[in-house]
Amino acid sequence: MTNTLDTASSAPGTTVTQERKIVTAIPGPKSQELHARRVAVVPPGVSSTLPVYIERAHGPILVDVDGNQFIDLGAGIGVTTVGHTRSSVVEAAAGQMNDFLHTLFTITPYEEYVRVAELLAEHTPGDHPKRTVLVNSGAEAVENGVKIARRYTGRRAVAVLDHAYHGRTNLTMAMNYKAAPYATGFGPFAGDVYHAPSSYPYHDGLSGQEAAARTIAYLEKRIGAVDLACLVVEPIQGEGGFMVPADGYLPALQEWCTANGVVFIADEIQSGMARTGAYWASEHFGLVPDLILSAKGIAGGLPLAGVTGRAEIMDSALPGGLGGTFGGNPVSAAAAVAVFEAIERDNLLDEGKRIEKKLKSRLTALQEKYDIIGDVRGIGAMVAIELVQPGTGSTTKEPNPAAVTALANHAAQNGVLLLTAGTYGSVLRFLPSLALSDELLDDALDVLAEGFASL
Ligand code: PLZ
Repeated sequence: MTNTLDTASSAPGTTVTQERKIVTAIPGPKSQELHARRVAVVPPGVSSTLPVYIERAHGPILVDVDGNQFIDLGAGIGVTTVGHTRSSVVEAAAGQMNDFLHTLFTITPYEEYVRVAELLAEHTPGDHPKRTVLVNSGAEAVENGVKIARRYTGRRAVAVLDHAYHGRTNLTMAMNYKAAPYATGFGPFAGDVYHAPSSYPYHDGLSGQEAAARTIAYLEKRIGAVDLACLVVEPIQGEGGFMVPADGYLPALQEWCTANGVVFIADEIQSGMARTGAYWASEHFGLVPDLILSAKGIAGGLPLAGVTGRAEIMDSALPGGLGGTFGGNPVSAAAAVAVFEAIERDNLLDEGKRIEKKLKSRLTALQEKYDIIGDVRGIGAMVAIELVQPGTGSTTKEPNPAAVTALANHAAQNGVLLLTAGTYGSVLRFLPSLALSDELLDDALDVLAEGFASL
């Protein structure tokens, strides 16, 4: 079976059959050989969820060096949203590779960068004039968002929310909630970063208004609006465990920011680029962020990230104040243009809605059967289950990371790559590519159901 959800004419990766297939122990002998070479030269600080070494991939299928095929429910943590090696994206990148690979946009510019900026202006919330700076990674987008907000406001402080994840650079390490493994031993950290309470409805039981009042009280008392440059929020938290904030929470925060001259920054690095059945999760909450951060899925698998925002804010940096050698690389930018085109041409926002429907219906059915599934949540192709200790689902909601690990292992052994998440390691997240058919998704969920049965 070929991948019918990749509708472009030619298909790189058509040699990848769209099926789950396990032909060796996991990891197989060739993967084990590669792993032995790897541990001799790569430090353990760079870990791997599942050490099967990948040879090819197409759509939602990963093929390892031993010939095992996995249904990929992680998409490289939300990067190959349009599917692995999507034909039109590969063609666009290959075409650009034949033209030129690099000039450095801040030396001699090129159209692809400008086109990505136009597309981001067109497809982000709000019809105000916008500008975009392109960089290499999500963390770099966060760094630049904060830089620009400080420059524009002339204020020092940065606020983030509990359970946030923003990256691995020095500033972003200070912005993450979890110390281990991201920050442990890596200090000293950037100052003037404040962690405000968030909205985590399953645990705090607060309404959006109540949670927002709590967050705002913290910002006012602990920092003071006059010193606050920006509030950085993930509209749906990624690494934290796909928490969908209570109704009204995010709009109340944005309103407070606007009233107090605080730049409202949406980190949509994981939740954006057609991930949730909309271009941006912000749209589900009626937000119009001052700055919106994109990365991961924007270039279909190539490194690219951006800060898109209100012209008057973005224009505050001095000429030469923004940039970087590889920022907006022409091959990545050409791929990003093809990603936007694929989203439009192949109606990929609808695929996100389709995947949500299937995931939610099957996961809530499992929840009725297994009381350790405390919560099923998320939007679009960004859905998670939070696992709790037996009998605590309606009381203390004790995290159950052991069950999460067991289920992820069971899935891997049976050809399904499933990612974990959550501050307490108690969340299984479903972050598949939009090229995942209902048939393959059902197959993957059958494997998960077997996993629950065998717990
Ligand atoms: N903001 C919301 O999800 C990256 C981390 C993978 P980079 N999340 C995946 C890992 O273990 O390093 C992320 C994110 C949000 C920022 C980032 C950072 O993006 O491209 O990894 O720098």
